[in-house]
Amino acid sequence: MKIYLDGALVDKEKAVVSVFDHGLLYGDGVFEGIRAYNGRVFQLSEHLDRLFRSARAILLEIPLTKKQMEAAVLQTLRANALRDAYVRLVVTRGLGDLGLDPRKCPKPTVFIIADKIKLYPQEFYDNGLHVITATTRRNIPEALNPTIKSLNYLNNILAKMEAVRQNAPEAIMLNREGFVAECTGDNIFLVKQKTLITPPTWAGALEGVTRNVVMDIARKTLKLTVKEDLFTPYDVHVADEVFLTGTAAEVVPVATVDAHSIGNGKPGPVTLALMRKFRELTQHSGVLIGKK
Ligand code: PXG
Repeated sequence: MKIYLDGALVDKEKAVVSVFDHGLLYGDGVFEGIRAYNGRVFQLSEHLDRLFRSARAILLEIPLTKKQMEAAVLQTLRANALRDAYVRLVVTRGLGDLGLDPRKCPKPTVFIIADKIKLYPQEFYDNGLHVITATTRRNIPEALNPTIKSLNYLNNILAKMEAVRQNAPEAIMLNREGFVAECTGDNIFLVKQKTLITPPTWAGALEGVTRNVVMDIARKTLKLTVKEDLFTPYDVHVADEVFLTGTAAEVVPVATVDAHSIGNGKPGPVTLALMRKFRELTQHSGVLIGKK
């Protein structure tokens, strides 16, 4: 396996980062999780836009242009002869000393891992997930804005551990005010009388690439009304349908939340239609990886 590290493709064993890297010491950095389907990188431009937005928010200057970053992603996929893959792109503050001061880090570290994708069990898509509501609240935007896809994932990991403890693959996270924000690595949608509702990003949600694609399909292809609005755990429990979106999960139905069955406890018609349309789009859109 070849890893892109600071401009070169190196063997997996040689792809190492210093213990003085502030990405490790302080979680000072940003990242993206991207997928390739059928020889094409899905929503590459949108992922890179979010990466550069996140970097700008933490005053991190990425040492590549968007075009160069796009080329690096494609080069890494070609070097590993992957057509269906998961791509992890990371930019850290780089090597510094033991102090917090980012000015001591002259050069950001950039690496790209392209690996085979581990798919969720088919059972999740056939029967829907069980999710729990975590007691851990989402970071408040005034402290660390959840729209920044930073290397600081402890908040999400704490909620994820609550899920694991209760045998659930995902946890719903509420914001400080008690409104639903998102899940630990996925966005959340409700279906209520043919209307899709998802929390606005300012309520504590990442602007998910999958979230945006699904909102687009719902409006343009399925002619549904889509709203960004606040809702509570009660609204989740009584929704007609609930589903999650994310690069790894795609569109995945939710069958039960805490003690409640959603609808009749089976994936609903709107969720199933969105799953189908989303899958179709992944197969024939995206940036061509090209031959080695
Ligand atoms: N919210 C959060 C907090 C995320 O980390 C999403 C929503 C969905 O966004 P996209 O752009 O993927 O539709 C994410 C991204 C994993 C894993 O291994 C998942 C994410 C990030 C890192 C790891 O499951 N999801």
